[in-house]
Amino acid sequence: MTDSRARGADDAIRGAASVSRRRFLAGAGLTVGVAALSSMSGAASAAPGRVAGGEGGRIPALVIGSGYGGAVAALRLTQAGIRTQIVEMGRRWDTPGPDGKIFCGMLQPDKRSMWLSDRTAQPVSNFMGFGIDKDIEKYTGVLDCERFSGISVYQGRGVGGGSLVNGGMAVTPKRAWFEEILPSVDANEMYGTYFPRANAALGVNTIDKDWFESTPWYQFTRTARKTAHRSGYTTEFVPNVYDFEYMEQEAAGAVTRSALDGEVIYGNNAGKKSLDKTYLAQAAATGLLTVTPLHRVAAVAPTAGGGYSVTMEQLDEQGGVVATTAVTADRVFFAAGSVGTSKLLVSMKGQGHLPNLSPQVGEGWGNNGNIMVGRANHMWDATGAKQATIPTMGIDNWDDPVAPVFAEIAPLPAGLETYVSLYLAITKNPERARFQFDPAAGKVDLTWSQSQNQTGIDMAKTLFDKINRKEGTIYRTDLFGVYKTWGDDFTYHPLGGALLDKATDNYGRLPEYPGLYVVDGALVPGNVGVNPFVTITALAERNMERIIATDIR
Ligand code: FAE
Repeated sequence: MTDSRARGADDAIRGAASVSRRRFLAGAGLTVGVAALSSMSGAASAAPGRVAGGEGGRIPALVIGSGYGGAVAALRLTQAGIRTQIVEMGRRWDTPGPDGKIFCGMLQPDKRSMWLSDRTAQPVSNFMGFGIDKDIEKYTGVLDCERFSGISVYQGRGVGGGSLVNGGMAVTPKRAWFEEILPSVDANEMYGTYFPRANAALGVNTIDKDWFESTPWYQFTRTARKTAHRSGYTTEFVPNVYDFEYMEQEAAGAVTRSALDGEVIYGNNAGKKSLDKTYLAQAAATGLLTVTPLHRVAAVAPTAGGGYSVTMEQLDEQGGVVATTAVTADRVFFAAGSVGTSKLLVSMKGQGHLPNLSPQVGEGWGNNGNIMVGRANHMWDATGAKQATIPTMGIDNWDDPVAPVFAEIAPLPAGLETYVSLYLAITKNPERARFQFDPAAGKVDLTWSQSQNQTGIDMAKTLFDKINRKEGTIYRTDLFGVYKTWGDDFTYHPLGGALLDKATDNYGRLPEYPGLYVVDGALVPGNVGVNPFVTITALAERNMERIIATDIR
């Protein structure tokens, strides 16, 4: 593509572009970049064995990771007329397996379930004295359970990141808590502009209350609500990105079942508005986005001629590295998630590739206070053999000084009556950890120890002890091991590691390296008090608007 044709295509998409942005694109070596990119799109999609981009390709904007932060960055960059490449270590989830389905269900996990593991690692790992994990074939599956010495961190792998595997709970945090954890951010702007923008773009919707009250699929939630209310706790409905109209159709037998067929943590084959259907689809529609799946970014370093060299490893479907290549990008957006971004930054600093990064890089990581627990209800308080996999309600006790907890009423879709009320409690646990590079091992570890969760357990225990006392019920001790009450050794909600206004400036820029940005959950101080993706999305919207206006246009 010639320079003028490239500019013409850009102009057609963005309308009246500003002169200063054209100068940026010219300075960014757009001519070379566009030529390299057009061949790259073909290479990435048509011949996955080929090296993405080819050696020496130069691109204006490269985004590492395709979760919430990455999807927002990609959409807003491409809408501003900037050619953007996403590099994602997971695969594209768009091809059905032999069973005709893209994802496998929770009760019949196969190789598609887990990232490079020969056994499933389910959060609820046991039942009635038996382990329920299963052997599987090692494959680039959709859910990773990444183990550090003191905690396992669940993350989504694939184009769409965590949106492929999560429960879709779309919760805007309480304003007072948001102001406390992110005092440098204008809350009026967030609650007036960016939270509404994020919710709209994510396709957030709410369950019809009449249907909720009558359907057998939410008996488990109504039972947990009843017991919470009897102990004086308040509950609230929680919005979601799962399409509740679709779910009603599922219940009516009119469409293929997904949430009503045990699908969630290994992906939903229908119903859920994951990022590949929202932000990423919109970004692709600009014609300016290239997605390079099954490529893991291994290094980022400044180049002598300006910009950054990004080294990536191409993976086969068993996780083997089949090629290593490098491209040069004028701007690099770290969107590999709290863990992925922090690990990359800490190891780049430790290995001397980005030596001037702030000492704050790697600090401030938290597990969002996650604690899981199950209660055994009486037989007259059944939870139902039919359970939707999508949560719709939380017990809100966040403002209580002794037991500050927001507890998601979680499904346990076992296909039979279990009488279990399961909760994912987000406790106000103030404990934090840091990512550290170990030069001898050449690896990054997280300093979190399991005992740091004791504060969270104490908070959750205060709340659920009260319910158990009132109901005359007990905890289930068979869900997270043998005689183990608390699911305290894993998290769904990793946050922090490159905190906003600490490791970065107030908009996610890494100031020591102009052109490097953090846009994901690594920015968020370790506990946001609710399920985090709406906050991550809204913050990315805020930061990208500023970055595009001031650094790029
Ligand atoms: P994330 O979505 O994790 O995206 C990062 C992407 O980067 C991933 O696709 C990675 O594969 C990729 N990546 C990592 N390292 C590299 C590398 N070196 N090179 C290339 N690519 C890389 O980050 N949150 C809610 O708000 N509501 C829920 O209901 C909810 N349920 C959850 C249930 C489960 C089972 C899990 C695991 C999480 C849940 N979450 C939920 C958390 C939510 O998904 C998570 O906070 C966001 O996905 C984090 O967004 P990020 O953009 O930070």
